[in-house]
Amino acid sequence: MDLINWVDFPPLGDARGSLVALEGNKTVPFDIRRVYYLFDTKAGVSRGFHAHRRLQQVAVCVTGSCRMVLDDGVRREDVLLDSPVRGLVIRSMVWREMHDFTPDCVLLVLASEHYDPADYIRDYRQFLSALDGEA
Ligand code: T46
Repeated sequence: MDLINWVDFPPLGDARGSLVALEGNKTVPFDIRRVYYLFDTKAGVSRGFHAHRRLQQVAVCVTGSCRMVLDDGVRREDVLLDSPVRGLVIRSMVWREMHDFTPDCVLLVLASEHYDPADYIRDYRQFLSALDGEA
């Protein structure tokens, strides 16, 4: 399974401008239970540094850009999120870090579950141990 998976959102624009519609189990590969967005991230600040036990997400940079690092315990890859018509799929049990936010960056995240602090693994060694437990 690839670590980096994108979903493309067909732009529904016309002469007036552009529009993207996101629908659970259609453009987004799960039921959407929660939507949140990160904005006004301060210069030089990095975010994330955790994995989720169950949560699946799609992240789309609706304006500006940021860099996302994904790590499945074996592979570590980074990608630039800079398009409102393409979302990055973040599976469960994948470590994520976000860096290099531009001042105008708005990162929209569609989530498969309601917010649950117990779903977070915030220690990288614990993340690797949890992966070992799955094997
Ligand atoms: C993720 C990356 C991409 C809530 O109360 N409800 C929520 O739904 C969320 C997402 C956060 N919070 C609270 C928890 C913290 O007090 O908002 C605060 C900031 O959250 P956190 O430090 O987890 O933010 P990031 O940017 O490090 O991570 C977030 C998501 O939490 C995480 O699931 O995958 O964005």
